[in-house]
Amino acid sequence: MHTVDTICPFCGVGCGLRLHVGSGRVDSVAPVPGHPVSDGRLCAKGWNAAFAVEPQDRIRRPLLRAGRGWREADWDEALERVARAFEVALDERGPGGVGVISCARATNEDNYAAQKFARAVLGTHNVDHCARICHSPSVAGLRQTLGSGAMSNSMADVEQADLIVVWGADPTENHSVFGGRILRAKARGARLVVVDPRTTRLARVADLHLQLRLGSNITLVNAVLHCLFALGLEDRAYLEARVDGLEELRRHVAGTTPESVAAITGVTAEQVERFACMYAGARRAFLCYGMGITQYAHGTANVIALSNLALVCGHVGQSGAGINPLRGQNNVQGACDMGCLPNVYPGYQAVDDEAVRRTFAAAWGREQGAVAGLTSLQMTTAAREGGFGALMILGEDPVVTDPDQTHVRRALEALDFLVVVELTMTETAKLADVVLPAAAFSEKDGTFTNCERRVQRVRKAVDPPGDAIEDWRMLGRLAARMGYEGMGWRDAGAIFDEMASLAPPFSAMSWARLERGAGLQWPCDAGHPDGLAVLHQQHFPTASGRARLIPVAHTGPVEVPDREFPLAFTTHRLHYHYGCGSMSRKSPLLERETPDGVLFMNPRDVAAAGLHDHAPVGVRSRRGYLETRVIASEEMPEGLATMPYHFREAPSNRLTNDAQDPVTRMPELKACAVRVQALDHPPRTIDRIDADEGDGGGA
Ligand SMILES: Nc1nc2c(c(=O)[nH]1)N[C@H]1C(S)=C(S)[C@@H](COP(=O)(O)OP(=O)(O)OC[C@H]3O[C@@H](n4cnc5c(=O)[nH]c(N)nc54)[C@H](O)[C@@H]3O)O[C@H]1N2
Ligand SMILES: Nc1nc2c(c(=O)[nH]1)N[C@H]1C(S)=C(S)[C@@H](COP(=O)(O)OP(=O)(O)OC[C@H]3O[C@@H](n4cnc5c(=O)[nH]c(N)nc54)[C@H](O)[C@@H]3O)O[C@H]1N2
Ligand code: SF4
Ligand SMILES: [Mo]
Repeated sequence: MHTVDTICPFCGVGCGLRLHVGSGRVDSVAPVPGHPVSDGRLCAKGWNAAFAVEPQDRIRRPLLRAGRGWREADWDEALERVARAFEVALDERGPGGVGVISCARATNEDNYAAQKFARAVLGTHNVDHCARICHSPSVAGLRQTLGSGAMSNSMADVEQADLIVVWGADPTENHSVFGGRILRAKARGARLVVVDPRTTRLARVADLHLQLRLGSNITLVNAVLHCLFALGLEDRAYLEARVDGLEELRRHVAGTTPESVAAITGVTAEQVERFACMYAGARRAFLCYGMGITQYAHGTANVIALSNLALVCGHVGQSGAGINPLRGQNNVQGACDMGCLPNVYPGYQAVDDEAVRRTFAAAWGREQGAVAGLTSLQMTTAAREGGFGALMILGEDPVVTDPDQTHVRRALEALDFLVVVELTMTETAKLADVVLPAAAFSEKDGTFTNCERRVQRVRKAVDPPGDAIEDWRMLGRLAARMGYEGMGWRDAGAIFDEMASLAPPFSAMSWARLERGAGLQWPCDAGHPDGLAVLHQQHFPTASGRARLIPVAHTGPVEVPDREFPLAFTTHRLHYHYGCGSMSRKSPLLERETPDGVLFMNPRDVAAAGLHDHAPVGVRSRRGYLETRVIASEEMPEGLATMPYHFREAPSNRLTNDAQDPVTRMPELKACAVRVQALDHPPRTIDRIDADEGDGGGA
């Protein structure tokens, strides 16, 4: 028995995880004492991480489709099949008709390899990942206003804050160890404001809960700004010294009195004013936000609105404060940093910048195209329209996690060729032509970057099951088979060092440095050799060094309740389950905690619909239909229903709308309209409904 210290494979908090290894398997886990992020704590998912990667539940050999089933193959045969399929697609459709969707759960080294494979081997910028439907509006919005889309501060900063604002996020459930820190900061005396349509666990203990209407964030922020200007509470010295655009913003919100918009936001003028005074009056105000801001068809504008608020009060650039997008997946920050986005190379260097392209063309020995690639949803749309040839998906389950499941399924079925690289047989893998077995976090070396930009070492504890190998190694072998030798790295360290030599924010990091200590926060370069905990202290990383206020106007949800679909509908997360459920649902302990997919409604709405707690219900939107049970919950405001999205049996993404943000193509996962009906039979799973009624559930 020995122990190996590594990082939790679930959320972006990045807790230190100690694996206990005996006879070739991970027997159990424990927290790493004194870890800078988690300090000896883990949440229920972390404690259950060993179940998530159990060898007996894993794909062990490459699988090739054979009729309606599968046949096992060796790597030679499987990679040959994949290489030929990509070559055929490239011949028939050119580099615009192939693409790669990378994995925010895999390491930086895997992600660097994925985008290099797309750009150097396939010759396309069609590379993307789940940040698209997560924090892409943060990357785009904060880049416009502050020059950088990452969390400005560190999670430990809440300990210095005298005010903590949690806007459209549920950290006790979703960033639990950080949520615990917020609760401790509150107990120590910090004040807490929660802005959320639901009464979350933090909202229950908050000093102020602004229970806004779904999708009314911009109007609420503009009303707060109106109050700040009317009361003269803006930070004039800060604005003068560091920020452009004040007068335009002041004019823009001049008419947005809190009284005039109370009917849109559902928040009273008195509460708006109280919040304005608390936020402007705080010495150090830590603002964090999540999917309640980004997952809207106006997600980028939402992010800009919050950035306006923080800048007007001068709360960006000191410890204990800042604007902090709570990045979701264990390595989604890293997958973005590594350039698994269609418009940027590693380190956010734009593909439309000629000098940048020349650097990468020289380093990789392959010509680089000047036009940004397609986003993940643009790739699926192109596929559905018959315009896409071959797609590789590394560790994502879009059938469960992308909006409008019926559309996603049809798109993936319309591809000439789909290869999925996975730990287990997900709903998406079931549609593939080839499935390749990947090594899990506990079976490989590498790095993850947590939500506060901290790059941390992930360490191999056991061998992968069967023939599984690291994603980067598989990609390197595939590249060689397709005639490109530039990905034959010796080990993960060689990949990290290649990346650091090409991405300026990482130029002073190296594998050897990460081996020691508890990680480094980027930017880590000549100016900041030991990394940087607080961004924007003296100037902003924009051309002028100043931040920008950008006026944004209210646009509500694209689909609002009407006679036919009278209930507003949103989706959220449960503490005990994660993403598509393919890892968390392997744990019998976590699985015991929650039934498969439930619909939460206000008790008065439940009674008005003639239902009772736990009654079976059918839920229908314009796009699809599913069955589940209703839970009456005082956490829900009247007129709103919500469902978690973790359950393939009752996938809430059958219902969601894929209306998209014009800037980032983020779909509106947080708002649509539904109708709820009583059922006279127990809820059927989605497979049953499809078998009974045909695809799409008769929508
Ligand atoms: N247990 C668990 N933890 C996870 C995950 C998981 O699946 N399970 N996933 C990880 C990932 S990928 C991510 S991105 C993070 C996400 O973490 P969060 O951002 O916390 O995610 P959600 O629960 O989807 O949504 C947050 C809140 O937004 C609120 N909301 C909806 N609409 C609005 C609105 O218009 N305005 C405001 N102010 N609020 C609104 C919802 O009521 C909800 O409480 O969690 C990570 N952690
Ligand atoms: N309705 C609704 N839908 C949503 C959301 C919502 O709030 N509401 N949230 C969205 C958000 S924020 C996100 S981030 C997405 C998440 O969507 P996904 O990324 O599809 O969800 P995950 O469950 O994280 O799936 C990751 C897969 O990666 C595999 N995996 C883990 N480690 C590795 C590895 O090292 N290599 C490989 N190859 N595979 C690996 C796991 O087995 C798992 O199946 O869901 C989105 N969908
Ligand atoms: S808070 Fe996140 S990183 Fe920490 S143990 Fe829980 S899931 Fe893992
Ligand atoms: Mo996410």
